Amino acid sequence: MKKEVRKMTESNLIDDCLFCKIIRGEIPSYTVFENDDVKAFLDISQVNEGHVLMVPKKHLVNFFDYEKADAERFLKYIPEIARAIKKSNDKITGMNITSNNGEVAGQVVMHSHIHFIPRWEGDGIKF
Ligand code: IU
Repeated sequence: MKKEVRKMTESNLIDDCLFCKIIRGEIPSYTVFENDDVKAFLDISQVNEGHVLMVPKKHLVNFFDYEKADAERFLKYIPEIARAIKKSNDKITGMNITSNNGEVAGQVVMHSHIHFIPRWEGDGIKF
């Protein structure tokens, strides 16, 4: 990504946002994937082993906030991250990839994020 574009993206990050702080490295996280556009890290409260969150490096509240260009820029990494997580552990045979949009839908952190929840036979997870 060009320097000016990166600068623009970073200036969009806000002080009072947990995931902006994680993106800036002010709060530590266990990162599993990162590039100029997105960061993916282990969820602090794992629904299942290997539960990862992917966040755009731009403060977007949720999908209602996305322009088409945001979707094209950030969501294209979903398959790559899903495959990397799956590859990290032989027992993973499936994955729930979800996003809560709005408080009423269970969104707690108001910076857009996608949950990657690895699944395998007999994992006991019920949605
Ligand atoms: P939700 O879709 O907004 O409900 O998900 C927020 C997620 O952020 C949830 O799974 C939390 O466990 C996770 N999380 C985190 O990884 N680190 C934190 O410091 C906090 C929440 I607060």
